Amino acid sequence: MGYETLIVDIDDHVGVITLNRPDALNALNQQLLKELAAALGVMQENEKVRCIVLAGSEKAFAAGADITEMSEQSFVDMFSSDYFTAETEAILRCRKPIIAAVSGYALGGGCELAMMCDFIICSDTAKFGQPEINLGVIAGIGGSQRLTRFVGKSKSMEMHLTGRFMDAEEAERSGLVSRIVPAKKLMEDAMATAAKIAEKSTLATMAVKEAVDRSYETTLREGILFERRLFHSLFATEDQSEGMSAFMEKRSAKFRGK
Ligand code: CO8
Repeated sequence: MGYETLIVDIDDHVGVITLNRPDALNALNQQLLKELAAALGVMQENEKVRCIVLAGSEKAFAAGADITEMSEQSFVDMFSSDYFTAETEAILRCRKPIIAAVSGYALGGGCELAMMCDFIICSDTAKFGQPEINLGVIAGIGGSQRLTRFVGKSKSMEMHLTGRFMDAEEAERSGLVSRIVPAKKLMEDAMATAAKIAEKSTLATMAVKEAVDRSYETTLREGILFERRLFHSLFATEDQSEGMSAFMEKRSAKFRGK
């Protein structure tokens, strides 16, 4: 499939999707989100791909939903099309790990998109924010919920109410990102991290994703039970047998996703 708003590539076992609307700082419009959902669907089906990196440009991961496109919408348009819903749900359906590599602005829908990924590695130039308040609206694809879970109520509330940006240091300190790397090394680092994940059992990486995500959806007791059942079920896989044998034989495991 040809993409107009993305650059899509596969490097060994890592799928790389780069948002590519440079004239609008990668603002998310319907076309981009549809293409992103489609690209992730293709990567989900491609057995070669074991981990995915989602990136923007050096200046902007994404500066929000496309204000020009949204400015023409009425309530009826938004409500009847259920604007962005099918696309964001398709993004969340991807079972392979997705790393957001964030450089520059990740604002509004851009911050929300980064938070939909499984974790965020950012450059020292990254700036996160939910500035929708300045447009007379609020976050609409999960920001008020996810940012609050990641950084806590006080900081999330302040960011949504004032629209201020958070720099990379603050984002790391408050748990929004896993790591900060120098801007020039961002892609190299994200790719190396993805390659490391791609060496693991895909069955185990999918199970990790399900288990950690479940911690946001349920009680501690139910989440621990869910984790235990997933743990037990991995003993039905060849990868478990290979992983443990390789440890005892002092060699590297060769996982086959079986
Ligand atoms: N939408 C459309 N175009 C944009 C956007 C955007 N979000 N952000 C930047 N652009 C465009 C600018 O209009 C400009 O275009 P042009 O050159 O044609 O004038 C180009 O990108 C470059 O931008 P700037 O000249 O403004 O660049 P600066 O370096 O001066 O400033 C900023 C960078 C600070 C990032 C600035 O562009 C900015 O404030 N952008 C808007 C940020 C924002 O408000 N984001 C939130 C948008 S609302 C949202 O995301 C809602 C999400 C929920 C959707 C839910 C649907 C159900």
